Amino acid sequence: SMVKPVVISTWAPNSKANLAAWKILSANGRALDAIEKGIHVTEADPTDQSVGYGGLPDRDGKVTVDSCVMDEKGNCGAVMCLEHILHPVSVARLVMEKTPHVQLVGEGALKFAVSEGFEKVNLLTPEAEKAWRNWLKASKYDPMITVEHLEERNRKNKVKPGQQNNHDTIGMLAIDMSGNLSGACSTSGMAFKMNGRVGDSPIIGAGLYVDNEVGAATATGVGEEIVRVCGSHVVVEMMRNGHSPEEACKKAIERIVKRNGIEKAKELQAAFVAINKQGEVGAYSLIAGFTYAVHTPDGAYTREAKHLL
Ligand code: SD4
Repeated sequence: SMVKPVVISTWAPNSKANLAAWKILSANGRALDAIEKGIHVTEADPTDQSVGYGGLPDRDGKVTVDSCVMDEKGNCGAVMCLEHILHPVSVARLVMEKTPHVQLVGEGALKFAVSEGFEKVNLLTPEAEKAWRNWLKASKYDPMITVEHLEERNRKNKVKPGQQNNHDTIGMLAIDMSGNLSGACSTSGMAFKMNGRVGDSPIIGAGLYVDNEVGAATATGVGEEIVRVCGSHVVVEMMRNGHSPEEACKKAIERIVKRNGIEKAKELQAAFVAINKQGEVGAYSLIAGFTYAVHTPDGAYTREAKHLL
């Protein structure tokens, strides 16, 4: 029997990525194919300063991208600290499908991509380069994405409310008409990170986890915090134990707060979205301002998640 397909992504502006995924899901396509095509939209979008082309570089001026995929059979693949490739999600998928490995990093990942026919491109836009040169003046790394920081950045960048940039990694989850779950995540990571830094987004269990018997989860926010609690895996295990997707996301956020204490946690952002085997979706964030996008047969919507602090 046919299942109602659903796709959910981190950050409201990714509704355009959901739409591309929806075209495939609504035509009885596979969740993994839908997600790959959906994420391509955001990777190619120069206005998203946290993903692919247009992403803000590391402190050496290099745009290095991280991505992973996981399918309904528990197969997974990832690329980390990859340069010059427009669609890292597709390289991650090929690591899964064509190599005996799960993760490829840096030069090796690039070599593999080129051998698979990917073109080498420049991911650094003039806007991102300008932001980096500006950052170099003070050279102060600031991973603390408080609401105030976001608002200030958005004012400076003339971003409309609900369209926050600089913090909009795409994590996408879907269930297809066969009832199969998959997920993927793609990011250029934290702006002005150290060269070689990898966050949660390409780490299976941290930035993404899929268990076709239970559900799937993906993350955005300060990657180090998400890695430390194995965030997306926690969310899936909480759903296994009977929690709704929203409750499960909240439980993972609570672990981050417990580790850091409330005062420090208030200076951080971390957020999860989740979907269960019934196609129910949910989300939760540490502080206010996290939005997500959903597309179902009954329509598409964006929403701000509930937050803990
Ligand atoms: C990272 N989680 O590299 C990513 C950052 C992010 O929107 O979510 N940006 O830590």
